[in-house]
Amino acid sequence: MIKLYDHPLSGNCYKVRLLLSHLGIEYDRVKIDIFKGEHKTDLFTKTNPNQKIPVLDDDGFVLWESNAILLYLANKHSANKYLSQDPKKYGLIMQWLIFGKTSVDPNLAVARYYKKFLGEGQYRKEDLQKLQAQGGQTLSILNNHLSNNVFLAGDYSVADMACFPYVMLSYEGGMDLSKYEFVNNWIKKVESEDGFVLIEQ
Ligand SMILES: N[C@@H](CCC(=O)N[C@@H](CS)C(=O)NCC(=O)O)C(=O)O
Repeated sequence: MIKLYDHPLSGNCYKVRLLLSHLGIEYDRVKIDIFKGEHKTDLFTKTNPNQKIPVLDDDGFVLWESNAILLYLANKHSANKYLSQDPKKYGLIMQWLIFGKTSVDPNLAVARYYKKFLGEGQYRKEDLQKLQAQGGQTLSILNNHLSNNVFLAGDYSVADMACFPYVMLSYEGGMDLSKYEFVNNWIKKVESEDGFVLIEQ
């Protein structure tokens, strides 16, 4: 049985739950309360020395880093559905997975973290404004791409699942998503995929 070390409000954990749901795989959830520091315990550090969630435990095979988990699960369970063995399609999927980690998360996820979890007075206003400006550029890049493409890398794939959480939640970081028509269309398309689940709020 798969075990997922998880927190309901984490976008990185949500993307793994999203894929597991699409794949129809049952799993056990182990809540790690990062707001109480449960990811910093000695016990959890043995599971992930980087002290972050999500962590997947597939019958003793332990894997951390959310995008690695997506690739592993898609490869194992549906190599041709949410992933592709075609070198070009695989390259494009990787491109958007990396874009997610280098552009979506550092801007949109961090802006959400500031506004939703830290609250005013706990961050510098100009830092948030910088993240929002860069987040706007990230959303524009996605919007332009999605004006000609239904999904990020051909068919619906782990690339979409990887970017979806923090794009969809970016309004919590103060982004005005209504300015990005094609991003909105894409959000609706993702939400209409079989097995789609919402993040818990
Ligand atoms: N690159 C990691 C990032 C994971 C991450 O930042 N997880 C957050 C929750 S969304 C976390 O564990 N934060 C606790 C901390 O950094 O102290 C991944 O994609 O799995």
